[in-house]
This record gives sequence, structure tokens and C-alpha cells, in this order.
Amino acid sequence: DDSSSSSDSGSGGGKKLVLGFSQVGSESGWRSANTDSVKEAAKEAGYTLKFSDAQQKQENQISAIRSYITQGVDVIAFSPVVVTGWDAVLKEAKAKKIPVVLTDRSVETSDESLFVTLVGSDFTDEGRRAAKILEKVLEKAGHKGPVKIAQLEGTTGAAPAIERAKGFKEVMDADHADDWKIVVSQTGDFTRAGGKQVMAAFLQSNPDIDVLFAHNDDMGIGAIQAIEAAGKKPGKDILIVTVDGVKDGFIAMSEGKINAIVECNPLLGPQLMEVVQKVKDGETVERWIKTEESDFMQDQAKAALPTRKY
Ligand code: GYE
Repeated sequence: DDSSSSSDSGSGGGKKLVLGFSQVGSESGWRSANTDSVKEAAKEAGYTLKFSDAQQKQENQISAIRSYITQGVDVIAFSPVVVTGWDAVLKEAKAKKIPVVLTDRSVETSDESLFVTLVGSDFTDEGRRAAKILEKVLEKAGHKGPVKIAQLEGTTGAAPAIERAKGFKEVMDADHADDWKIVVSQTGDFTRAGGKQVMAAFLQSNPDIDVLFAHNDDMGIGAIQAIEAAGKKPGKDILIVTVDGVKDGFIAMSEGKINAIVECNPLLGPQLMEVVQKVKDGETVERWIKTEESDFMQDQAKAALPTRKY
């Protein structure tokens, strides 16, 4: 589903910057907020935005990027669904001298010159923050003894799934090697349906889970449904930590069903447009433009809810 939008504002009568943007999909609340932010900021900046949704399929992203190369856009931006397998198409962009800006997720490449910069979060740190906030959650719940953890991973091979798991494990291995254990871990593809289905299976195989660490709110919300269907209380019988901080996550937290959320900000549009302009003008930009984020415990949920922007 390909759409182009343009606006007459802000172009100053000159030729408008044409930006080709390939989005991952529409798998989560985070993603919808990110898409809205990108579209709005492009309009605000007066760019012509060519936008396509890859429905979480790498082949769709590659063909969208190829079509932007053929159309000769000024800059290509994309959020890569998985980290590997981009070199060929990125080389085609480079050969046509079209700069590529990564947003949200990173890639693994042997040739660092294939993209200019990444505008997005530090997912490894989010994983560490999740483990740190889990310490507080366990303390607050008065949990004693071993901690059996279930992990709902994001899309297999995606940067946020790999790195959130890595950061979490880092803190766990360093500080909780004796008491914490991940007893089950599987992907729920960052979706509610995935989270619900996989959590139901987890509860079958491991009915004694103490904690759920879900790589995003949507999977956590799906899991809450599975936990309730199994006759347990989310947030009490199973303590839940998620990542993102979308509105529905905050609602679940204010209802006591999620214990803590590690924020991951999807409102990357304005920063992205700024960088795109600089790249177009040939200015040097930082290699990684990081997003600022916070963490939230349940007792902060009600107060924070009205101020949440996504
Ligand atoms: O956490 C999840 C989304 O890449 C940071 O993708 C993003 C992740 C986000 O589907 O909800």
C-alpha cells in the first residue's frame, strides 16, 4: 500500500525535498504513533513524502526502497524489520548517490558507508532498564526467593528484540545469576495476538511463572488476556514489565495489570526531518541520534496518563 502526500507549505517556492520512507508495518500502538509522527513532520517540513507499509516483510521493504531508487528521491529513510540482509539494496542506493537514513531500528552491515545515521533509541539500554525496574517491582510486591521469568520477544531478528533481550540478560547475569531465571522465551512478533497466543502456551508449560518481561506493551496486553483466561491476576500473580509506554499500556498499568513500563519514544518524525534536510544539504550529522526516555512504575501511571502523547 503505497501513498504519496504533499503539502504546499514551507517549500519557499523552491523544489521540494522528496523523501521515500519504508515503514516496518502496523504491528503495534508504537508503530501507529511512529507513522503518524513521520507523516505529520514531513508535512510540517514541506517535504513530498512517499510512504509505504511493508507489513513486517523484508521483501516488501526491499522493493519499496528499490522503487524509491528508481524514482530518484532525494533521501531514503527506513525502519528495517530485521537487522541483516540489506547490503545489496543499500549498495544500489549508494550507486545512485541517494543517502539513506535509518530510523528506529538499525542494521548489521559490513560497509558502514551504506547509511548515514540512525535516529532512534538505545534498545540494549531499554533491556537493562527493564531488569533494573523489575528489581523495584519485585521488592514492592514483597517477592522472596527464586524468580521464574517468561520473556515475550519482539520480531525475530529485529534490533529491538535482539538488544532488549541482551540488555536484560546482561543485568540478570551480573546481579541475579543466583535468583532469576528465564524459564521460557519466545517471539510474539510485537503483536497483541502473538502475545496472547504465546503467553497461553507459556502458562500451559510453566504454570508457576512469577514474572513476564514483554518486549512491547502490545504483547503484554495480549498476554494479560491469556493470564486472565487462565484464572490468574496480571500484575499480582504474575508481575509484568513491558517496553514502549503507549496509551493502552499506561491504561493497563493504571488498572494494576502492568507493574512497570520502560519508555521507548516513537515520536521520531521531527528529529528525522531535521536530519534528512541536513543530509540533503551535505552537512555532517552524528552517526547515532539517540532518543531521550524515562521509566514508569505503577504508582505513577494515573498521574502520567493524561500527559501521554501516544
Ligand atoms: O517497541 C514495538 C514495535 O522498533 C522500537 O517496534 C520499535 C518496536 C516497538 O513494534 O512496539
